[in-house]
Amino acid sequence: MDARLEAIRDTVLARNPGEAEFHQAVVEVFESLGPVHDRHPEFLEAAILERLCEPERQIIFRVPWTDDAGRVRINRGFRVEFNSALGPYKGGLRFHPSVYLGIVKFLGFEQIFKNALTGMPIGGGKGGSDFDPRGRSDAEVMRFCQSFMTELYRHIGEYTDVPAGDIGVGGREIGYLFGQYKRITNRYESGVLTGKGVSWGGSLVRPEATGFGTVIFTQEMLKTRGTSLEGQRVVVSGSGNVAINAIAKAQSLGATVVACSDSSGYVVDETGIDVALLREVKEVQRARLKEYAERRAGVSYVDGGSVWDVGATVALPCATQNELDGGAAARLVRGGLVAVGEGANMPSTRGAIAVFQEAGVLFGPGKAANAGGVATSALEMQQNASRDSWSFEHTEERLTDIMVGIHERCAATAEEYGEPGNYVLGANIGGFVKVADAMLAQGLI
Ligand code: NDP
Ligand code: 2IT
Repeated sequence: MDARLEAIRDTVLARNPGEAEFHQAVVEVFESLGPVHDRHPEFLEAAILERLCEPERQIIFRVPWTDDAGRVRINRGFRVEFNSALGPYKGGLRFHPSVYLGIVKFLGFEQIFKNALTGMPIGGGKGGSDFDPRGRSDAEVMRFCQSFMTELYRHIGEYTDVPAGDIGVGGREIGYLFGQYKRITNRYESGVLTGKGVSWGGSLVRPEATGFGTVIFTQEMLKTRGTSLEGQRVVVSGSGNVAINAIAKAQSLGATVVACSDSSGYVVDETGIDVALLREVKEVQRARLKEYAERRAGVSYVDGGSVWDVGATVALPCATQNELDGGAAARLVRGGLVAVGEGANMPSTRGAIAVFQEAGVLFGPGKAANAGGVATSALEMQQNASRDSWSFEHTEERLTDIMVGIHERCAATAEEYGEPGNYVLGANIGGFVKVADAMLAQGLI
């Protein structure tokens, strides 16, 4: 790493002790930014990096609620409003027991660059709670969401901060959150949240957008090598919103997705995952993935283990951070891997990324490859602002154009900085320069 950036990195790490995921995200970005600072000494003089690493605002709050037995429960809520140079803070809410400030900050930090890459007017933020929705009734989830919003409402707004979903937060939770926001404020402010139901201000394609976008980005990478998804053997991790829609899109483009997972294990379905059945098991019944194997002949279920042992030509990690390490990456490479598209945020460890890059595998980092979700959230905001709603076809076309544009921008930036094909460098520099220019223009903020 560039020596000038090393000193800034050390200060950032020391100022944010114990936040391993945030450190990892910062270091990965800093490793790309040396050449930009050679060309733009003004960014160093204006302390852009120091400012970027310090969130504009961090909110931590108590979330009290009662479970179905009438027992009082307490969780912790977070919203980190990281950077508003390009637009209102924008980013999802994650409900998962592993959530703490370091997770929210890593996600919010990544979101700044991702959102810049989309070309849409959105800043970066993220939030969530250590609430575990697993095994909770609808009524419990509703009471939790209502309590969470009872605090959060005062910090968000169409022009301020616009949350959406992430792990553990989907259409059901956004509905409860929106209902409570509306009740407290007496405002039908559609643009305050995205990922809403289509009949009450949501956008078609938003549920599919992250998974679809990841596959579109992956297809664009493959095209640079004169190939495509047609005939590829694909492994997807996770079986949530991003994974299911990545599977659907990959198979519609002629790939066979032979495996997917949840945090308990994985299924191997050599004839290709049955997306309708997977949706039924995961989205309708909210059951475990094991059920999928029980309901379909010829499918094996592996308890525990690593889905990356299955072997593939294309890997789409769509579950969570650091789910694919250097060892798994090396096994995938030995098995003939040609491309990785990250649907999740930071799913590959730094060791895994090094293995992929060393082996010449096409590697699309999350902040570029999974930007279709937030980009379509921005399209939802556009529809809300104009009190309009667009067709599926039109919205999907916009999403495709945005993903192709992000791929082009990353590829062109990597080329400009002398590392053609390095999408990590392209995404980090491409996103950074846009935000840095805006911060410079707006004075010392
Ligand atoms: P969901 O809650 O819909 O699904 C998450 C999936 O990942 C589940 O299959 C879950 O399994 C698995 N998973 C979660 N945590 C772990 C863990 N610690 N270990 C192993 N598996 C785990 O979330 P999404 O699909 O929305 O999100 C998946 C990823 O995509 C996240 O990294 C998220 O940040 C990212 N992302 C999401 C976007 C969106 O629009 N939703 C946009 C861009 C990125 P289990 O049920 O067993 O927990
Ligand atoms: O990580 C992400 O980009 C998301 N969870 C989606 C954020 C959004 O505002 O749609």
